[in-house]
Amino acid sequence: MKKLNKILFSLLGFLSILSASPVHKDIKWVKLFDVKSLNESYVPQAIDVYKDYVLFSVHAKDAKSVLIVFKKSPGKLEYLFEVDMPNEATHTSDFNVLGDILYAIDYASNKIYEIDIPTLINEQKLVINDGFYLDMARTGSLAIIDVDGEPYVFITQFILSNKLKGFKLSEVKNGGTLDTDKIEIEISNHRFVQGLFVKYNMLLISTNNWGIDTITIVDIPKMLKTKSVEDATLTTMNAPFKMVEDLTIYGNTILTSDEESNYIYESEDLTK
Ligand SMILES: [Ca+2]
Repeated sequence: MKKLNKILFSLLGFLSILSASPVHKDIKWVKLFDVKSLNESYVPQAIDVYKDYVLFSVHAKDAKSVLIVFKKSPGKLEYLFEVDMPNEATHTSDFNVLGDILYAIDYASNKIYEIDIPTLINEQKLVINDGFYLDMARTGSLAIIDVDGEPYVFITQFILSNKLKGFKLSEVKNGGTLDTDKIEIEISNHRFVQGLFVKYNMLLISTNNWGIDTITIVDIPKMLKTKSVEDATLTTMNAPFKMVEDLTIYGNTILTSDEESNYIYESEDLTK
């Protein structure tokens, strides 16, 4: 799978090399899972992949967030179980898997939670190793990006901000609250970010811009140099519907969900 991933990302990068400006690619999506079939109150939010598991969050009318674990196989998604997020986390909106840790950001509590994935999967139990509050409002998305060998957390604040704000992961590893003066890197971006995903040198951004949904693929080294998502954009693609949420890669496809249709979607094989 790793090898195929590299082919996918080479391809996505190659598309833009052919042209001086970003390339738009129209892609097909299939509905993979009806989130409302689990519970009528569930609204899709965060998604990421760990081995052959899909980790997914929903919020139930802002009353609580629930973390759902699915088993993924080609073209299929099988529900396994779900656990509640902490009570304060009423709107958990973006995931970033890093090794055995799931970093989850919550739009309402403005906190990043570090969740132990093996315990989650093996014991169906939510164990939060650590967590830290952000001295910022409406923290909707996060991505962990390597900057000169040091992991940085980049966050966006959905409606409030058109910037990616980066700070060292080590600053906040031991809990507490992150003050805004710890932000070292700011990158200009379009509103309104719904999800972020990092693989190799590529950052994938799902954006809802007044009802027009786009998935943008960005060259990370260029983005860090120019401090601009726009200047570093390689490729844009259509999202599945009207209210795209967080996104991730599985094999050669993109997985995402939509808050309007309440489905989880899978793209066509992007290497074909
Ligand atoms: Ca994400």
